[in-house]
Amino acid sequence: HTPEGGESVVLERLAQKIQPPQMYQVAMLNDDYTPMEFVVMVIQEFFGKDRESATQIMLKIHLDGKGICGVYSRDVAATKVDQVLDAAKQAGHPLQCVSEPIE
Ligand code: TYC
Repeated sequence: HTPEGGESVVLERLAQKIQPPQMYQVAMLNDDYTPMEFVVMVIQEFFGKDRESATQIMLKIHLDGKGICGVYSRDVAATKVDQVLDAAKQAGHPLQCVSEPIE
C-alpha cells in the first residue's frame, strides 16, 4: 500500500540505527633492534603496500616512534596484529604492533 507520513518517520529512525562498523588502525611501534629491512618486508607482505610506501611508513615509525600501517574492521585488524607478532617472534625480533579503534 501507499506509504504515508507516519511510516517514513519510522524508516528514518531505523536508518539512523544502521551504523558502519567501528574501524581500527593497526599501528607498529619503533624499537632499537628490529632491522629496517624486516619492517619494510612485513609492511609489504601483511598490509599490501608497495616497497616505496612500506619504506616511508617504516621511516615514519623509526622517527616518530609509531606509525599506522592500515585501517580495518576489528577482526581483520586483530588478524594483522597476530600475523605481524608471529612473524617477528619467528624471526627473533622484538617488533610490536597494536590495534586501536579510531574516531
Ligand atoms: N629502529 C629500528 C632500527 O633502527 C627500525 C625499526 C623501524 C624498528 C620500525 C621497528 O616498527 C619499527 N633498526
